[in-house]
Amino acid sequence: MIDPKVEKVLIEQMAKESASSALYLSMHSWLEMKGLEGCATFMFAQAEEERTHMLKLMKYINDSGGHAIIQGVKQPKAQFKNVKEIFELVLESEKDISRSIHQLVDVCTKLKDYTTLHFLQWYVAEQHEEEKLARTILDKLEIIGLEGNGLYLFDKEIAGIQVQTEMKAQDAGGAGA
Ligand code: OFO
Repeated sequence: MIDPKVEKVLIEQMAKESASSALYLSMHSWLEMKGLEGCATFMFAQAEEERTHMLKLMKYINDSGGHAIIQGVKQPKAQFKNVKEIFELVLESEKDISRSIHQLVDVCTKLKDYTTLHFLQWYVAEQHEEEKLARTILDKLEIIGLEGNGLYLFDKEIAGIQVQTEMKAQDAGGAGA
């Protein structure tokens, strides 16, 4: 039976994953409206991935004798200056989620909840990958720039990353769910 303190923090984490999914979907919508298909498709996949992270937590809580209460989500930011702002916000969001996961690990360590600690290892590794990906994208943006054909080339580049992400998901048997 899951400790109520662990249940509470895991439910809070579900809400953060849902908020992250909503923010990424909002970014997708803005990018699609601007005609940046590569970036828009990438952000749609990221939004879906965050939803699978929320669902994975929900299933774990319920399978552990708890009750995964679904929280409401605030309206996410809808307007962005440019793609640079979007990917800077993605990195900030991923860093926030990483901090949150690390706090969960601290709670479970103090309570000697080894089962949940084992479950959370997947999230620790996933966050490392997500932060790395966001940094790689910002590095590419720095190199390519937004001048002239830069934005067009950057969008194509992100479409390429998308294909690699899909291949990774297929290898893992589907987006980490
Ligand atoms: Fe689920 O927060 Fe990123 O990956």
